[in-house]
Amino acid sequence: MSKPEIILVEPMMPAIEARLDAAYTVHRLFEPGGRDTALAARPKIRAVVTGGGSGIGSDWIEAMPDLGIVAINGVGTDRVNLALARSRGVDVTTTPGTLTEDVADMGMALMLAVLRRIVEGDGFVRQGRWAAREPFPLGGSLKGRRLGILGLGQIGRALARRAEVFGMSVRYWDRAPIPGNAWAFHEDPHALAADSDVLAVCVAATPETRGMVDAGLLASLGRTGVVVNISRGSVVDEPALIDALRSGAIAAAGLDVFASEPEIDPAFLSLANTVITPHQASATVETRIAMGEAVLANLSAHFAGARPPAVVN
Ligand code: 8YV
Repeated sequence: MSKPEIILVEPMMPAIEARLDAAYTVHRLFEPGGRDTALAARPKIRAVVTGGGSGIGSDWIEAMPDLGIVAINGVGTDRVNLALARSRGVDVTTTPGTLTEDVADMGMALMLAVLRRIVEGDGFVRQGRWAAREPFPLGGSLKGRRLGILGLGQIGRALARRAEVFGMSVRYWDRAPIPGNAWAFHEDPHALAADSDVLAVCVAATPETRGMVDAGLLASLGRTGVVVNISRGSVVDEPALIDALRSGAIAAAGLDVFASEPEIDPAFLSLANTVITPHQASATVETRIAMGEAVLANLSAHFAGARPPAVVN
């Protein structure tokens, strides 16, 4: 029997891709000429494997009559039209629980990088400025700072637990109070920002949260405030954030995600008070193996005629 044909939107770990190749005929969208081959193969495609930040366009879903599953290598579903997929009988799956801790670690890493001036310090030594006895500016302690978490899901909670170990005091906003914790809840995101020194964006990207971190919220955070984003660029009004970082309306930012990544707004590149990273929060060997295993498990359940373990639509 011939192998099912699938589209792979972005690269995965070689060991995971080898297992995809063993079970399926894989059309790689990211290879030279791959888009044309995949376009031509659409009538036969039965699965799409994609990243959370990449997803798959609705026009593609509509042009694949035999599509049965979109397996996201990640937890974000904002780049896939879940309702459209459902209406066509297409399961959309994610990799829940695989990346929570690493993404929360990245939140801490960005907070430390910004407040303790890690990236700046690295440049300072390399440029010979330390040896030249130039003074290096003081950073800020995490201990005693107030961390406001926008969106207390799994990742938000993992970040809160870490922050407490560092001596930060945690408060949060979500659509409703999340039971099972003692952290202060704010019903209004502006009140959260006003009551925070660091605002960590952990909320899922949905139509409701789009542009939620806007000029007003940044003004509430204030001149000494720091924004950390480990969710999605679309949750932030980026022009407003750039303005706030330029004007000093907030102090600094640590950003792993951007609205139009990987081609980010060039204004970010020249902001000295901003640490920027290439959507790398889940990018560790261990987590990418776990994510890949979860994708393979979702696919094999689907092709065995069973319900995949992590259907989200
Ligand atoms: C990954 C993500 O970088 O889980 C998500 O939604 O955005 C990230 O973990 C991505 O899925 C891999 O492309």
